[in-house]
Amino acid sequence: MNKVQVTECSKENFLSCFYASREPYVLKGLDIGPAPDLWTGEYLMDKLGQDDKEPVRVHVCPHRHMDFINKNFLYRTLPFKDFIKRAQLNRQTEFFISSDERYYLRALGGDPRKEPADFIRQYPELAGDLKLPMFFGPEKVFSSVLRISSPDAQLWTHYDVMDNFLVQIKGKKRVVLFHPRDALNLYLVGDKSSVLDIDAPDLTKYPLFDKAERYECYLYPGDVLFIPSLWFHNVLMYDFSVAVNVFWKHLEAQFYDAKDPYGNKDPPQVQRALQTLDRAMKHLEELPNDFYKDFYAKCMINRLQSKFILQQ
Ligand SMILES: O=C(O)CCC(=O)C(=O)O
Repeated sequence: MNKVQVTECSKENFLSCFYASREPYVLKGLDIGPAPDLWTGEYLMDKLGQDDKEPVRVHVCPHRHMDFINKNFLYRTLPFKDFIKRAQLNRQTEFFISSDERYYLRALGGDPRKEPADFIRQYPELAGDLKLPMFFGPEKVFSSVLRISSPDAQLWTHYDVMDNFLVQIKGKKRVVLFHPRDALNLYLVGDKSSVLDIDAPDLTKYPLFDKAERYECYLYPGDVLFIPSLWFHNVLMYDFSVAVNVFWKHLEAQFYDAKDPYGNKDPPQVQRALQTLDRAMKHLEELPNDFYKDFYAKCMINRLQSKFILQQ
């Protein structure tokens, strides 16, 4: 296991010394404003619990390990005040599924199908409390996302296509990261890993997972984690947790899907390549039996391997 490097550094220092390495870093000591002191549950309920505030759509999950692939959670809409009240508890008296259900909010844009989340515009009641680390010009910023969670909830391992600063404001959490070069060891379905329990994985089902090199860090209020694009991350909340993350575009515009409100759609070039691959697989399906399919699938892998030196 590798520890994610921790540093106390200025914006200039981060950009000149660390950013180019494309490795994750925990940045300590940045001035993020008074939010870590102010944002208690009571304060959030007071600021966002007004009757005219839009209710929030949240994940409700009766298990610690939230599973996006098999959807072991429901989406439910709650008034903000009720959501915050419930998210602070370990056991619920009012619930949708069971008394030990957990809640997770990933704020969406005003029009969730089209617009990325914008924390400052959508939560003006809180915006003045938080200085987001804007290390890049505003034209590069893609979204800023409020994330609030119950204790003992764990978010599935996934990657995002943008660079990311995850700003922890309330509660302690553990973030486990895996390098993009470990993609073949993570049993991916799209941008998510099928391995849910990363601490006690079923190695009979997922034997290669053991080879994936794990990077780990703990985040406390005021910490900022730099998650470079394509690095897989899995987040375990120990407490009632509040965070805001900022996604930004570090590549040229042509490498981002213009219709992506979440920041997790692969580059258009990759989407086209995957469509072609789907067609190629359909052709292999036409072969007379598994022996032929297996052999020609290996020939295709060989062509990929000889063209692109796959990092181990
Ligand atoms: O800390 C969290 O709630 C999840 C963070 C995350 O997945 C992200 O910033 O992409």
